[in-house]
Amino acid sequence: MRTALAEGRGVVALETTLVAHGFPAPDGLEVGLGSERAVRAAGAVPATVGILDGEVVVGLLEDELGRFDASARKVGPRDLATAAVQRAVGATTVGGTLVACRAADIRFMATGGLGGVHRGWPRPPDVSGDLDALAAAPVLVVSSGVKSLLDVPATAELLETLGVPVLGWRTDTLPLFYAASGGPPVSARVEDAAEAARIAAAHWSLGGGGLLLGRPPVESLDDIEPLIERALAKAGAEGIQGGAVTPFVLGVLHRESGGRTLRANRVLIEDNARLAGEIAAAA
Ligand code: PSU
Ligand code: MN
Repeated sequence: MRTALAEGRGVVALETTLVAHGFPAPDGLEVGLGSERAVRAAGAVPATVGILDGEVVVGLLEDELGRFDASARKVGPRDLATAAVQRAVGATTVGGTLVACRAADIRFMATGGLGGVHRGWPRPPDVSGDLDALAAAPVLVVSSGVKSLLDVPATAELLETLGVPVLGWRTDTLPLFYAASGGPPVSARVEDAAEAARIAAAHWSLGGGGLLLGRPPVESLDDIEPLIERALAKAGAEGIQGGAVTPFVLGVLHRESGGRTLRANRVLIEDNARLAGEIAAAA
């Protein structure tokens, strides 16, 4: 990975929160390894990020990645240093991974869905640290929009406030994670990987930070919203809060959709990794 950066080959960072907490074992590990394969197939070099044995590791090996299970600590931007000093196994969120990207000078990243403004804000007053980290890091993040359980229009507004370009991959609206359409407008539509790479480079040359590129899922699940609302109500009734909400809600969705959301989630993450690889290779 270090050689790749030095040689100017494109590197794509990948997070570990979705490996540890986004899927039941052993699916998380398979998704993580599948994402790495997708980046390589596109001609770029994957670097999966996590905290292990007292260090922020950029470019986890396969047996190291296997240690990121449900017992791992969820590590956002505020938590990296603490997790390293306390020698925790720390699964980095998008925001946590972006902090490592800044330190390692990595310019591209892929994930499933960015964090953002939770529904019902300001009760709870929950806005993901992903947004601030994205505004600060000169990294282009490919995702299928933001997490489906969030307030997507409010998140898009906040990204505008933070000066983060929200690009649409061959689409005019921000994808809704499982669903391809129905989201708020993007700030611009892009048609190919080279154009995305050129926009990112131009943004950085103007002193800009992160960019979000929303890629719609190829197979759109258009009937999931009522299930999301039921899962959120269940989380509320059981007093689930903060960082525990996403794993809980995803678990309910995966079970109650008969595995459809799990398959869709897996496919879209690997597709996003491939696209980020193509853009990194074109940069
Ligand atoms: N989207 C998913 N599954 C996930 C996440 C996003 O479909 O597990 C994770 C990502 O790691 C993201 C994090 O950075 O949730 C945001 O969590 P929070 O809202 O606690 O900041
Ligand atoms: Mn949150």
